[in-house]
Amino acid sequence: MEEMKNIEVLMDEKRVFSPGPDVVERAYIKSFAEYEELYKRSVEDNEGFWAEMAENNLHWFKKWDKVLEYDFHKPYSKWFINGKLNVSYNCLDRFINSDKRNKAAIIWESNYGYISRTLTYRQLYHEVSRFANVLKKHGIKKGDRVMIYMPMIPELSIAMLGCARIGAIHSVVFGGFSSQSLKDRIQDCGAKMVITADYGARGRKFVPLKANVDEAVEVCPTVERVLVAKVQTVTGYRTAMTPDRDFWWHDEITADDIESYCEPEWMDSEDPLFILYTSGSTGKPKGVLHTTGGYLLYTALTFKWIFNNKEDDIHFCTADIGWITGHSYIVYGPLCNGATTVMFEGIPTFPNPGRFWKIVEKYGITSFYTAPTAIRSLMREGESWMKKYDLSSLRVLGTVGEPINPEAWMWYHKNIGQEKLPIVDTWWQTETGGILITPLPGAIPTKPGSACKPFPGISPAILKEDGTPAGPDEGGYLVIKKPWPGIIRGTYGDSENKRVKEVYFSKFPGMYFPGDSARVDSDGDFWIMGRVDDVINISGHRIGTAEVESALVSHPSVSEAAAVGFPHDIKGEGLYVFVTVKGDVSPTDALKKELINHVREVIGAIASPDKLQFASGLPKTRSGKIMRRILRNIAKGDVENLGDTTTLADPFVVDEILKGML
Ligand code: 7RM
Repeated sequence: MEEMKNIEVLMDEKRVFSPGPDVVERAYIKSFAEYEELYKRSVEDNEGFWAEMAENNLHWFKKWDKVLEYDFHKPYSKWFINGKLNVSYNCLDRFINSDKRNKAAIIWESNYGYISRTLTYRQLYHEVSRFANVLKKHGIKKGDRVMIYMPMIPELSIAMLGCARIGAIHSVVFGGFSSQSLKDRIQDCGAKMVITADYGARGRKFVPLKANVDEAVEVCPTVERVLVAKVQTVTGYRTAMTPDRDFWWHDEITADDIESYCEPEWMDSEDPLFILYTSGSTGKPKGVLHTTGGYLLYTALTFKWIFNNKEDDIHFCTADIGWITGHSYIVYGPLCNGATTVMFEGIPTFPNPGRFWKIVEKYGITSFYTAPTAIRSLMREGESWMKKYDLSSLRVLGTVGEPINPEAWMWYHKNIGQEKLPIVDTWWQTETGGILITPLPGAIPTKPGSACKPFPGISPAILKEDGTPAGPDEGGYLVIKKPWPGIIRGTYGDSENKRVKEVYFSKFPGMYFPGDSARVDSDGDFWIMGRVDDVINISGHRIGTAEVESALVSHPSVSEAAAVGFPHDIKGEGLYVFVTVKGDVSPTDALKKELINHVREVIGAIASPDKLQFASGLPKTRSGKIMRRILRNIAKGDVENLGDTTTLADPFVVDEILKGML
C-alpha cells in the first residue's frame, strides 16, 4: 500500500482570536453558547432543523411532503421531496416589488477599473426574463443542457439565472480552460447550446473564447446554437459568426418578439439545477450534479450566517464563477438573500496590486472572500498597496480553496482585518455545494490555519485507516456522517451513482469521504491538512495528476509521464512532471517548452507544469505501478527520506532521476 500524502500532523499554532463587541453585535449567532445550542439541535433534530430553515429562507410554490430520504450505502439523498420552487423566482421575483426593488443586485467591475455596471434587482429580473425567452426561442427546454463559457461579465449571471428560470441545466466552464476541455465537457453532457462571448479580458491578456468554441463545436453535433455576448471594451475585435448557428446576445435580447415576462418553470426540489465539472484522482473531470431545493437552501443559509449578511452589506467574492465558489457565493447564495454581490472581471495584480483594495473602497465592501494564494501573492507586494485605500467598511474576511498558512492568515488579519475583523477559513468542495466547516463570526473564536467548527447540521469526524475515530490531534481521514441539503446528487451520465459510490462512499462505507485529511484539536477545532488522493491543489484549483499525465502522453514524443505536486510559496502546490520520451526522440529544451505548452493547450493554463524533468525511466513496483511517493519526495527536495525503495523493479532509475532533479 502506498503511503498517503498530507498525513503529518503539525501542531505548533496556538494563537486564538475572539470576536470583538462590534462583530458580535451584527452577528446572527452571537455567542459560542448560542452556536452550541443551535448545533446540538441541528444534529439531534436534523430534519426539523432543515425544514424550519427551508420554510424561513425560501419561497416554495408547493411545500414538500417529506424533508429527507437517504441511504449512504447505495448511496443517494433526496431533500424536500415533492416540493416545487424556482431558483430565479427565489433570487429575483421575491424582491422586485419589495424595498429591494432598486437595490443593487449585481455590481460589475470590469477588468479595466473605469468601466462598471450596476444591475438592480428589477433590472436583473427584466434581463433574466427576456434572456429566458431567448433561450426558449432557440429551442431550449426544461432538462436541456446549456454550456456557458464566458468571462466574468454580468451576462454570465444572467445566462445562469435564465437557464434556472426555464429549468434548463447549465454547466459553466471556466474561461481559462482550453477548447479541448470545453469539447470534452460538451460531449459528456450532450449540451444543445453554448453561450459565450467574443473574447475574455484578464489583465493584459485576451482569451479568444468564441474562437475556442468554434473549434470545440466542430466535433460536438449536439450543439445547435451558439449565443455570443459582445464584450464592448475593445473596438475592432472581429468575430466569425456561422449563419443559423451563431447569434449575438444583444440582437436576440432586444428582438421584437421577445417578451419581458417569462413564467418561471416550477421545478421539483430534486430536479437538476446545474452540472459543474471537477477533477478527481482518475480519468477525466466528472460532472458534479446539484439540484434545485437543497442546493439553493444550503448556499442561501451558509451565505447569510457565515458572512453575517444584513440589508446594507456589499459582498465581494473574488472567485471566478467558473468554479463552485463563484456559483454559490457570487450568484446563488447572495441573490437568494436579496444581497448586493460584486462581480469582478480582472486579476488581483492588474493594473497594480492595489486592485482589490480599490474595489473595497469604491463600493464600501463589507464582506470580502478570497483564496490563500491571492493573499500570498499580494503579501509579496508589500503593505503600501492597501495603505492607499480606505478599508474601514470591511466587517468579515473569508478564505477558501486550500489550507491557509498561519503567516498568510496573520498578514490578512493585520493588514486587511485591521487586527479586529473575524477571518472565516471555510472548508468545502464542489461536491458539497456550500461551506461545511467554518467559524461563525461573532460566535466562534478563530485560530490561524483552522477552519474551526462544523456548520449547523453538519456531522464531520476524523477516522483512522481502520475506520475507528482518531483522538484529539491524532489526524486522519475527514468524513461526513450524515447528508446535508447541498450534497452532490450524482455525476452526470451515471444514473446508478456508481462513480459517486466508488469515489466518495467506498473508503468508509456509509459515510461521505471528501478526499481530505484533517485533525481535530482538544478544543474541537478542525485543521484541514490536504488531499490524500492524486488531486493537487494549484492556487486553490483542483487538477488531477491523471489528467496531466494523459495530456502529456497524448503528445507523439512522450512515452510515459508522472505528475506530482510540490510545495509552492504562492500557489500552495506547484506541478512537477517527470517524462520519458520515445526511443528515437531527444529530450531537448525545445521539446520541454513544447510539452509544457501542449498541456496548456489540452487542459488550460492552470495545469501548466512548473517543472518538467526528462527521465529515462520512472520508479515502478514490480507489478508496474508508479511509486508516486518517491517522486513527490524528489519534487519537494526531500531526497534524504525517499522511504522504502526495495520494492522497486529497478532501483537505479531513482539514482538517475536524482541526478537530473530540478
Ligand atoms: C471550494 C473549493 C475542494 C478542495 C478540498 C480541499 C481544498 C477547500 C479549503 C481547502 C483547506 C480550506 N472547491 N480546500 N477549502 N483546504 N482549507 N478552507 O475549493 O472542489 O475546487 O476544491 O479544496 O482539499 O477537498 S474545490
